[in-house]
Amino acid sequence: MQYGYFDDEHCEYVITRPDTPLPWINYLGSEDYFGLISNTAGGYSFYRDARLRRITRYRYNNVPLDTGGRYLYVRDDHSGTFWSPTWQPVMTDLKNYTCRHGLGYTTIASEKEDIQTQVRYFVPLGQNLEIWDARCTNLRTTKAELSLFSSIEFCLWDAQDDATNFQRNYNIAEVEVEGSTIYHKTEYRERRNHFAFFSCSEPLTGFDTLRESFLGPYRGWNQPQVVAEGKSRNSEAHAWQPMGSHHVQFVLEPGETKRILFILGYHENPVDQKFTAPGSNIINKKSVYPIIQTWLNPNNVDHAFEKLRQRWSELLSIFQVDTPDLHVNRMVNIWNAYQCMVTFNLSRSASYFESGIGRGMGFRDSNQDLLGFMHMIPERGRQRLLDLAATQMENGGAYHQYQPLTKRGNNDIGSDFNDDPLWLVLAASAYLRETGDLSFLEEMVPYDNRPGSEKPLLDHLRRSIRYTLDRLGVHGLPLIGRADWNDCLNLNCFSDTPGQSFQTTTNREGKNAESVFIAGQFVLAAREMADMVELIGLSDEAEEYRSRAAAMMKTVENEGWDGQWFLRAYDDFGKPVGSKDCKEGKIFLEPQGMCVMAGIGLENGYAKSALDSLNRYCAGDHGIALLWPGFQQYYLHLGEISSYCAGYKENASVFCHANPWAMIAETKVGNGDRAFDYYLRICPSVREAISEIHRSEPYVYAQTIAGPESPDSGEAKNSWLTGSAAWNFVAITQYILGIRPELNGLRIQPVIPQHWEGFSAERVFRGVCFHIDVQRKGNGNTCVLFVDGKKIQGNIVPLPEEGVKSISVLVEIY
Ligand code: BGC
Ligand code: IFM
Repeated sequence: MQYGYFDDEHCEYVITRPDTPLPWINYLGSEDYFGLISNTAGGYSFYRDARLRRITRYRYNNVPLDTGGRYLYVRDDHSGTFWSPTWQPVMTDLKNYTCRHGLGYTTIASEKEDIQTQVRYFVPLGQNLEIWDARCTNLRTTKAELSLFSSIEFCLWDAQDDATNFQRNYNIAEVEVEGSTIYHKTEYRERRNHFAFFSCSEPLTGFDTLRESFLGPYRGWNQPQVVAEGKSRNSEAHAWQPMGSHHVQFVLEPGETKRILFILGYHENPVDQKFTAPGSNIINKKSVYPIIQTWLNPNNVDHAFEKLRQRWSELLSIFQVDTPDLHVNRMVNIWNAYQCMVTFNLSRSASYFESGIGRGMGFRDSNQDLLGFMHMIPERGRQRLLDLAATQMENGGAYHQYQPLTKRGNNDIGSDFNDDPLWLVLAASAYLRETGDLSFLEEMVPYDNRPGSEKPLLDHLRRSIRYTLDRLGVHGLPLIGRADWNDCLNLNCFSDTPGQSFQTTTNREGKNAESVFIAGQFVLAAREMADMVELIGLSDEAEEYRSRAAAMMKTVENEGWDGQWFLRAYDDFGKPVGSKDCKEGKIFLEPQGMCVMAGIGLENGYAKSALDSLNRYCAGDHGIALLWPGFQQYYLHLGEISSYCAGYKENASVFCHANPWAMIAETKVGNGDRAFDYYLRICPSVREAISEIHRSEPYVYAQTIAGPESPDSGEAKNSWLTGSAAWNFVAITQYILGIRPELNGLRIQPVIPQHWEGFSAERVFRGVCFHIDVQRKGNGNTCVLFVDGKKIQGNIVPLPEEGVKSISVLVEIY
């Protein structure tokens, strides 16, 4: 069952009924100002940091689901009826409801009582504000007397404090109203230099800034007293809960349309030019007048919207494919790339499942997000890498997260996730492969942001590799630390006292557990490191990394093999985890994927055997479960993983982030059919047809899909901010379609399903457009490449000479 459809031509997903199983959201903004918006206009906005600069308030886990957003109320002033054109919060029946989620904008339209309303929300490029572009049309044969009310709740900036510290924050709110603009200036007097403004293109009949006045005591957003009565109170908030509402009245002749613009913005006065003396609450409104004037002009709004569309079409044109599969085309060309931008921007901070206060930018997460983003705006990728590297410690370890506003490592979460440093190597390698920019390795970057500690980026990468080598366990495998990629496999958290939580440390040392996953990741990273240093002439060093990789490979084959698959780990007592001898959790996906991806076991048959076992025990209709069988009880020596119900999250759900590793691994053993089959099983666009089961948005990946052991198997959870975006993009584009940037050119080595006769693609790589035409000639995976008609050796197309902007590559598969 579907709740809408893809409009690929316009790069939109069109939702045709408002009561989707879960709110289906989109993101506005992709630089500094961001908003989340659901298909019924729920959501909130923030500037850079969803915790510290929250502009509007949103209540998570609320009832009714998803109330709190960017709401408009239309009121027929003649009859007194009112409704929400975006359905929420009034929730009256609407005719012709549609929500078009596009790239960086959302348009919601509906009809009620022959009044048609459409509102488009977007953030113009380069601006710290959002626009609500509303139009009302009178479809009646008689004239209509209407009111339009806007409404938002201001958040008191620090979202954590806003949601908890009421004894304080009921006493701090300050607003100011001038003309059609409502200013939110809470905390300005503390010499913070920021404020928000909410303005409207029309003269106001009235306004409200105090929530209680607008709603009326004990009423909800579904029936605000002001809207019911058609009369604003012109309330001015002094403390309590500040909000913003404009009231505009107008008359529409039959067939007439009225366009009304609202803008909600964030403003900062440069610190050295503070308008007022410290302690004053007089904001520099003058500095925003020109901004308000510009964006309340419909021509500028139209132009900005066009520019946004254009920008996205440019970004997407860097990589376009035309394959026999509609879903691949749609995901690669539009939605998967778009999701990669969103995960790049926000890491795991703010979604409908990440509250924006719990987490900042993840070190491991952001590095992986870069893998799917790098081709779009490599300069931003470069800057992100430098920010990440600056949170690395001198011993090579890394803070697990940092706050985007301060870019400082977050002490609460600590630093001993032993996979973290290796992701930096893999992401840096992705940047170098995309750009060839060797100067990057010389860029001076501090450790832990400490002035004076700057060292070339290459030094950071070296320490990342060292970090693993300095931490090997009794089997010669890397120590896992607090956890590796699987945050919830906490093998060093043993407690002797039954009932103690996994966080409780122990009277054992709790540091012996080893990870086969990190071993595989090390092999991958060490090889990429070798290639990078080789390129700058450090052959001996390259040799050293290669031999370390080879040695680790041997260790995995000797110590990390369970007979039919790779072990997951050794626990703190030296007992295998993810082994046939375990009662539960006998086989895990991560080491099968990662080890084969790194090339381990390709020669001795282990790789194939591991992947066949994975297929046999973990692959189901809805994707590959992270492990099998799920843990039915809590195990102190395994930690958080067993705190989840079986079939959910790290305890045996289909973890969409890790599934692509199996896809890539299958391409390594030449099994294009299985790789592609795995791709389709979790592909959101494919799953659109079962939206009543999948329940999350059909245009983006979710972190997990409930696994076979869950009664709700097939239900997706935690959509949007997940490494699934980048890794699925990498799996399909770089391994199945096989178009992968290398340091010395563009590799084209597809491993496609048997039934495909070929495909074509356009890839802009280092300023050159590669027109790629792939044709299947036989049943294998051997590729013969012709560049501009001439046959070349191998699978890597070198860059053409300076000045050549476009080349054609024909690939024949035999
Ligand atoms: C979640 C993990 C997540 C971790 C972050 C856990 O509760 O299950 O998926 O990575 O929190 O700290
Ligand atoms: O690897 C982690 C990631 O950092 C956050 N989400 C869950 C993954 C698996 O635990």
